[in-house]
Amino acid sequence: MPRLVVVSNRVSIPDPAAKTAAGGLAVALKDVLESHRGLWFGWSGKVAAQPSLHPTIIEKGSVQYALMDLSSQDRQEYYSGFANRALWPTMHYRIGLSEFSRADYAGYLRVNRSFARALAGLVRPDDVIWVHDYHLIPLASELRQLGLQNRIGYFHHIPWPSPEVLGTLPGSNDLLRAMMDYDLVGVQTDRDADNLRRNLVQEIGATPRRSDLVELGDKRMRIKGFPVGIDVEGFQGGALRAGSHRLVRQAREALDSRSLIMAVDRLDYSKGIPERMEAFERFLINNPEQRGRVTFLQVAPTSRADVPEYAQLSRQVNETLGRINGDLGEPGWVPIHYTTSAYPRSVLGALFRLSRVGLVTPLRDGMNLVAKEYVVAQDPADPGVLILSKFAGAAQQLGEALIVNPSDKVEVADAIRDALGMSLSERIRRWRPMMATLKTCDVRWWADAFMRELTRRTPAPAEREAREHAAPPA
Ligand code: GDG
Repeated sequence: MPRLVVVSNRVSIPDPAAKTAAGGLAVALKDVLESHRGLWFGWSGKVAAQPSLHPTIIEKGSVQYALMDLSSQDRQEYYSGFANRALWPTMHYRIGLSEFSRADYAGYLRVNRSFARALAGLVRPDDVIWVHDYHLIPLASELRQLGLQNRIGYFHHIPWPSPEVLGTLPGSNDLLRAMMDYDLVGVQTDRDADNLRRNLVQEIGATPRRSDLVELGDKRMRIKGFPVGIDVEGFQGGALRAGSHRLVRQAREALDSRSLIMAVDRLDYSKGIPERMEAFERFLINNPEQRGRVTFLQVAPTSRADVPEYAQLSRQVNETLGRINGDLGEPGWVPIHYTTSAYPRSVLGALFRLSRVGLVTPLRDGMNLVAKEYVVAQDPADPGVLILSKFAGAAQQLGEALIVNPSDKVEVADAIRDALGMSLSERIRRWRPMMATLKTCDVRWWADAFMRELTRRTPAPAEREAREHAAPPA
């Protein structure tokens, strides 16, 4: 079995002393790295006076971790700048929020080049390399320029937009050309795969060969949807264990006999947090008999606080929340509870299990793992109802949720009313098939499927043409 090298912006080193359990993705990657005696390379998360030229190596069990420090200029231009102020909003269809600067773009390319140089010194000829996410799109191209011929795959965790949208970002055609140096590109959904293919064909003249293969010159790349899953047993176990946690007990007591509606997101404008609060307000206005009988809890840990658009979102959320609670609250009842602190994963699971409704309404999301975690945490005998945005990748797999347009406040308000009034038999009927899908397509299935496809041989053009023209078997 070839050794696996995982590359991602941040590296998650297992820490037995950590208070919060690692996320599902870290668990899956650790699993697949252990079974391939692998190496995980990326940014340490630290800013140093001088950026690293060589990584610091840490060994844990059969896995090696290789960590690079960034200078403060690198962090600003590569991470906060181009990745999070230009690529992130554009990929989420928010071109009005995208802030392109040539200095940031140069910093993004510089960090990718320096990562490639440091990584090249560690890679063996038969290693398989798996790169993650939009911070590192040009990495394969930089590695190829250093002469590496290894099998290299890339997984894109966020949406891939249409050519009309991505084409607004300066430099996007260079990024598309750089993508062609991957052997395999994985995206969350078929819609993302279709958009990426259209970008490559329309913008840089690639030739589609099959629905999952494009060519440009002598380069060939496969594109496929691999919907990322979650660690079903791990999340379920945590949700059950944390039922008696202090925070969960307090929440249960404070609720009294009220129904709980839960939402959990990083504080990010792609998640539709103010829009969701306004939809809840609309629900309370349209259904006055529900006032005092339902509580909405929004957990939204602060994220990317040094990016100005996130500070602006934080102000907008506080204003919306204050206005709604001021307008509709009553003595003894606050309609919306809001916290920007991160809770332990197991506590989130227990709160999901306690809640009657999971409100997952991003304006755009690659997958959205919270939707999956909500389903998995439910009591099979008395499950809550998931309300899910049609613009989350998860909606492609969780069609039994109440699917809504997150920008339509009346539609979301009506879905909240329907969810609260839904019969037990209907709730079970909707929950069972979603749970079955999540069990089958869990995070280990996802990692295995990607690795199987990456290590599969792609036929050379001549070989393929010969096969396509061969007589059908008798
Ligand atoms: C990107 C893509 C794609 C949230 N609050 C707390 C907490 N969380 C955890 C959730 C969930 C994770 O963070 C968030 O994952 P999402 O998928 O919802 O969103 P992104 O962070 O934007 O992730 C997304 C994902 O990559 C994977 O491919 O699905 O579309 O945008 O697991 O539970 N965890 C803890 N405390 C919190 O307060 N411990």
